[in-house]
Amino acid sequence: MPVLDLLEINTFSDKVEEVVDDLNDKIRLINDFFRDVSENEHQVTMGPNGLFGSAFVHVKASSELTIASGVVTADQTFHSIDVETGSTDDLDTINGGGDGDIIIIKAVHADRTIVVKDGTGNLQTAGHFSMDNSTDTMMLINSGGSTWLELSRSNNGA
Ligand SMILES: [Ca+2]
Ligand SMILES: [Ca+2]
Repeated sequence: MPVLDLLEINTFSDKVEEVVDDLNDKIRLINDFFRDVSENEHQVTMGPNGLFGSAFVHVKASSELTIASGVVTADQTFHSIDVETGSTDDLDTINGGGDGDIIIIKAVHADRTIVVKDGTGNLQTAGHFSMDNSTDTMMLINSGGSTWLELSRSNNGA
């Protein structure tokens, strides 16, 4: 019966340790992945055909924000905006969101005009924009966490 000498045992033991270390590294990578995707900022919504098999780029349905002293707070990409009082109101500032977030806003109602103000608060746009119809839209991107820059506007309805 062969007998392993001490050198062979040490070599075998080193090899086992190497394999276990390698395995632990892989487990750590898997754990990091699942930790990352469980955090809000990494979450994605999968369509019936999966993210990449989905037929459309899709954002959550719009939710309504009412202006208060020129300010609204966005908490998702797509929002409809309503006046505080009267038939027209200025939108000076959009709070919420962070660097790189994109929002699309529209007026709630065709009879109430939302005037997006350029440079009054934290909106930097290509001039003021009166969204006087619920079909008018504006898309902005957050730059640096506190400023929203216009990407595009569409005056779709009178
Ligand atoms: Ca401007
Ligand atoms: Ca319009």
